[in-house]
Amino acid sequence: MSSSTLAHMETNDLDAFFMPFTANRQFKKDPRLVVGAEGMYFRTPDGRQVIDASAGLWCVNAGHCHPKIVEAVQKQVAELDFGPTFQMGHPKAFELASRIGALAPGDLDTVFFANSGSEAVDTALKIAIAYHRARGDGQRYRLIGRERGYHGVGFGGTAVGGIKNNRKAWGHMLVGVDHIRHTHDLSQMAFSRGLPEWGAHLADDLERLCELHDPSTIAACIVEPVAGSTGVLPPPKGYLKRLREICDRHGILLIFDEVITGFGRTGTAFASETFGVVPDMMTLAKGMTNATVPSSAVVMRRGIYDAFMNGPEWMIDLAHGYTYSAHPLAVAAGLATMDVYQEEGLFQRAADLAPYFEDAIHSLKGLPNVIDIRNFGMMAAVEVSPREGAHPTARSYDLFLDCWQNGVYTRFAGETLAFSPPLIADRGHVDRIFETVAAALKRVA
Ligand code: PXG
Repeated sequence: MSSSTLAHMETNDLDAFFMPFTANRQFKKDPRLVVGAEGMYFRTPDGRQVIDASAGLWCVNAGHCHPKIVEAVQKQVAELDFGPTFQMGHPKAFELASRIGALAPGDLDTVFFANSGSEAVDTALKIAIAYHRARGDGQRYRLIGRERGYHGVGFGGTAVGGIKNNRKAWGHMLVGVDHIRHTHDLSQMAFSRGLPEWGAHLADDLERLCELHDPSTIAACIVEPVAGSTGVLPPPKGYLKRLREICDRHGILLIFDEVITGFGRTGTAFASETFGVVPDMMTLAKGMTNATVPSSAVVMRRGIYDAFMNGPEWMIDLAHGYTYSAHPLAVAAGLATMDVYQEEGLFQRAADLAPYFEDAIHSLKGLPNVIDIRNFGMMAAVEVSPREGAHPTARSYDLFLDCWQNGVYTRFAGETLAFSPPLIADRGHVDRIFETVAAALKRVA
């Protein structure tokens, strides 16, 4: 390395890292860095403890640096650092698939591994189209998403996603994609606790698209059971059941993107279990390995897998996969994470804490600029009115910053602050989080 390169690095040039989903210049003027984490807390370079009110990015469900998961990964890296899963395998990959399959509802017991939520989503969409094709139903190529949905950043996920800024440059690049309307309507559901009473009929928007496009051209419909990134939008009561019925009527596969809702966030293993609605496929990531090692999965009904097993035995069944599908470190982290969830009863713990969490966040009603509060399980959001004449995230960014400076890390998106603490949180953490948010709301104009 040349001395000039070294000198360059020693200045720790922040411009070298083009940061994801970040206002780079704004961040680099006054960086927010973390150098350590344990349980409910991040540690900053100056030794400050910051409570993690967002489980990282909705992913560290069992808390940071869980000793059991850390140990499993450390052991694994010294035993089998990498092992291919193309025409090869390693036993723990099958074990994790079985564990996840056993946890999943209904006959969703077959697992395809990827590395990120985005990859899981694109995999699920590809499997949906290939499944119909394998059954001689190749005219089903359309994919239906929902406005305000977030399904990651692959071309597929971007296209079925419904966040306009994310779609702007690339949303049009997949053919045959359409969207049902979102369910968020403050005139009908502001300050709902849990599921809004109003809005089950909005599922009928899928019928409208069936009529428009001919349902026999539609391969799949993908939704988050509770939309996360777009500011926590719990589904209206009965809405998901109605979507399921419409999909059944027309032979459309229903995909639940449980990248956020999976692994305890709604108080059971999966939102599909909480809502009693079984999809045909689920996408999982984040909490699957407690984010210790990147990993994700598509869990599908056995019948979907079976449809691919009709060719000659020597033939590759699905021309799809990633070098790191079921990476040994990810699998070790996943198995340890499943143990931790079980041993510590974290899904039940989330269910038990949810009512307290709900009361705590709804106590912010009436504070300046608060126009909505919504929650389900251990996810919740506060929406503030946009600041007049300013850019749309001006107020939520200032609130986020105020919280960070006062020891609480949370996420902001659009005009909302979103909360999804690790499921190990206790009442004291919840109090601390919302006291800090209340103070910020009073301070930030
Ligand atoms: N589906 C859903 C429902 C997600 O929430 C993805 C897919 C994509 O996962 P990857 O692993 O490719 O990022 C996500 C990701 C936020 C936030 O604060 C949310 C996500 C990622 C980063 C930030 O809202 N969700």
